[in-house]
Amino acid sequence: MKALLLIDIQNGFCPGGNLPVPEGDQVVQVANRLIDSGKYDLIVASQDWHPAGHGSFASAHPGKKVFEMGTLSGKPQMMWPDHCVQNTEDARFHPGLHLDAVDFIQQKGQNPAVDSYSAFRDNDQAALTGLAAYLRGKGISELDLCGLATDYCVKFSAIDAVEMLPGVTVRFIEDASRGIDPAGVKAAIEEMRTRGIVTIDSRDALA
Ligand code: VGL
Ligand code: ZN
Repeated sequence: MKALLLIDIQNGFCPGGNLPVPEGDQVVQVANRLIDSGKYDLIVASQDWHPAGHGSFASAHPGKKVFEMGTLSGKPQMMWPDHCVQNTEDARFHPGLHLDAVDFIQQKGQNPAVDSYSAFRDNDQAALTGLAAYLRGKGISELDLCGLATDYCVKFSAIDAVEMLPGVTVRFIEDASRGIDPAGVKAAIEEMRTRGIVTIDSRDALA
C-alpha cells in the first residue's frame, strides 16, 4: 500500500500569496503528474489552516517584525507574516492542483498557542492531528512526500512520518518541492537523510 502526501500546496505559499515560497507554484505540475500516475493507492494533502491572529504571526506580537525569532507559549518561534487564515483565498489549495484525486485532507495549525509545521502533530508534539492513525489504518507500507516548504513543513512531516509510522519507507520527492531558504533546504535534506528518508526525483517515483 503506497501513499502520496502533498504538503501545503496552497495559494499562501505560492507567488502572490502571503508567505510565498520562491517558485512554489512550480510544484503543482509535478504533483499532478504524481497524482495522475496511478502509482499511489492513497493520496493525502495537508492544509495549513490558521485562525486569524494565530500566535505564529508577527502581527500577534506587538513590536515584532516578520522573519525574526520571537516566542510562542514560552518556546522560540519564527514570526511569520499572516498566512493561510481559515476560509481565505490564501488558505485554499493552488487552483491548478488536481484535488479531485485527493482522498483525504489533513488540516493543521488551528491551535493559536502552538505552531504546527508537521502534518502529523503540533510543534510541541503534544497534540496529534490524527494523520498517523489514519495512515496506519490504511495499512500503508510506503510514503512519498513533497510540497511546500521543504525546510519547514515538508521536513517536519517527513521526520514525524519516520517516527510515527514504524516500518514505513519514507521518501522525499525533491523536484516536487520548494523551500523558503536555500541553506535551510540543504540542511533539511541532510537532516532527512540522517533520519533514513531517501531523497528522490519525480522520475524515480514514476518509474
Ligand atoms: C509553513 C511556515 C509557516 C510550511 C507553514 O507550510 O512550510 N511554513 N507555516
Ligand atoms: Zn503556518
